[in-house]
Amino acid sequence: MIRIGLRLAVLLAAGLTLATIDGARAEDKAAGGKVALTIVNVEYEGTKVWVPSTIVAHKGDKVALKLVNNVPSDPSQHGFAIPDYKVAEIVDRGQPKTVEFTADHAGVFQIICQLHPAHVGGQLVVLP
Ligand SMILES: [Cu+2]
Repeated sequence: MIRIGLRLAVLLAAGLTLATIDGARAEDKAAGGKVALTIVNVEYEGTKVWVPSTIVAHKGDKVALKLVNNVPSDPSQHGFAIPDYKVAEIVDRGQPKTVEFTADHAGVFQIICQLHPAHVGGQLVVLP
């Protein structure tokens, strides 16, 4: 009986998650070309990386990224830059920042920390 109850709870939770994802997708379509994401800078076994490290948009989308620096070790500042889009922000630990731009040219563009070249980078993928 307990097992059946647990399975039901898991199925319900999965259903709710799917409903939430579908809702988010529907909202995105209704908004017409908007990408809104939270990107978090974390430290994993000594390596600093912005997560998710790949951002996908369609050409013409308005992109809004909330940048959160959660790296516990010093230094307390990290950069988030997409040089091909002339985006370059410095984000302090504990002080999220939002960057907005229009994905007006298609391609794959490097994301870097402009302050620390050793920092693991990511990529912005803009589909045509
Ligand atoms: Cu950095």
